[in-house]
Amino acid sequence: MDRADQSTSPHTTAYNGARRVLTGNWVGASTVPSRSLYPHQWSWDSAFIAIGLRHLWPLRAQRELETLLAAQWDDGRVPHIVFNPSVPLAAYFPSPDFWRSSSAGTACGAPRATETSGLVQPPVHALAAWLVHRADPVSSRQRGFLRRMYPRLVAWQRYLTGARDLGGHGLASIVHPWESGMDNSPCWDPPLSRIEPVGSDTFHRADLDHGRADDRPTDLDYGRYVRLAENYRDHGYRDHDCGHPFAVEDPGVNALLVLSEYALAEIAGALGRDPADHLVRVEELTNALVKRLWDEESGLFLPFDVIAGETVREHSAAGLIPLVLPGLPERTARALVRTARGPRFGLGDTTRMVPSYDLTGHAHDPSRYWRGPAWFNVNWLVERGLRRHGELSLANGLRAELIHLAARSRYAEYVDPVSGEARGTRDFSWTAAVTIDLLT
Ligand code: 9WN
Repeated sequence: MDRADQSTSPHTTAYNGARRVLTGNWVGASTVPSRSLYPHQWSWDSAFIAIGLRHLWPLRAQRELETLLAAQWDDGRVPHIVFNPSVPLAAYFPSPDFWRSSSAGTACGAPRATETSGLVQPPVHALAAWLVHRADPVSSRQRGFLRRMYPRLVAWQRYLTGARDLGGHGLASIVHPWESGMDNSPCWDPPLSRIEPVGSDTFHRADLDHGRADDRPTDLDYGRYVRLAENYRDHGYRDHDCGHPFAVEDPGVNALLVLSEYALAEIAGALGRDPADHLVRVEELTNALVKRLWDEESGLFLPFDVIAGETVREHSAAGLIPLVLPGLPERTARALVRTARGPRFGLGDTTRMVPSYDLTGHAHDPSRYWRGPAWFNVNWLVERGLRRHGELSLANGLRAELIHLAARSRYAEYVDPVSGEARGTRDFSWTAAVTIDLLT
């Protein structure tokens, strides 16, 4: 801490630090999650980043989302990575020459002039667009921000509820662990175990040039990630004839889909359109989520493996995310709060932040990525959910920890859920962004 910081409050220090991270990671038309580990634009990162940026520079927040959605494919998908052509190929794996979106994705309408991945990530974007608009409605209206974003956001949501309803029950499926945003969650171990990995000598993991191997997914995980992505690419990223070997209904992705559908209703209203269609979908999606993914026994939402036709009985923080939904049945919300406070997640008791995976689970590892560490974006969603359902004291406690640990960890990518010790990369954008949002 320098002299200037000593005379300021911890909140001012946290705010200034977060602002410094977001300033440093802005690359002209978007923000990189991390200058070293993730040097391109990532889809759900940009949504969280825009939610923070709106308090600092509303125009930059609008721009962040506009840049991402400019890379949308004609079939509606918003790619999980938009590549920066000035970054060397070796800086990140898999690089554009792996995905070959502009040639392999032709049938799905991938952009010609921008290279992207062919996968998607959780749909936080309509929520982000709505919050960004509300931060500065005057400039948003002048620039036609919502008017331009709305059709793109609708197409994105319809891609997920249409081509991605692989289970036929009104929920979206992910077709690759990267699509959950929670890459090596133990939830994906059973469906991934059926995938033949490619040899680890066939690719070079650029992530290990920047991150500790113990904090990252294993080579075996990567062998399977590569196999799945290659298969999708070699089928032209077409969902209907790809024979997806991995298809899972994830509660986190589907809860965010519903939350964004609420936001689309708000956006439609602000544009003078009828929001009824969005509200009908909100109800249908919420019902499908509860019917198909709620597990009474554990008091948590669990993923459903569409290929095996069975529930994945692993307990991850993704199953708590539906708490953000206003329309969740009250008894389900109450049960989720009990689970968050119970031995699996220890909120307000044994943990400082909600761990990404069950503390009592056989695969729990407090250091390894999505197998135990606590992540700031997920905890921001849980904090909103707690507040939404009237759990103010738990929400306030979590908010205080998030702000404190973000600053203390130098805006770490993730932290040990019990000690709060920093893990992963530092100066991570969404950690800074949610800190700004919680402080404003
Ligand atoms: C693969 C950028 C992304 C996040 C994900 C996180 C991690 C990428 C990786 O980084 O995934 O998409 O290379 O490990 O798991 O949630 O969006 O921050």
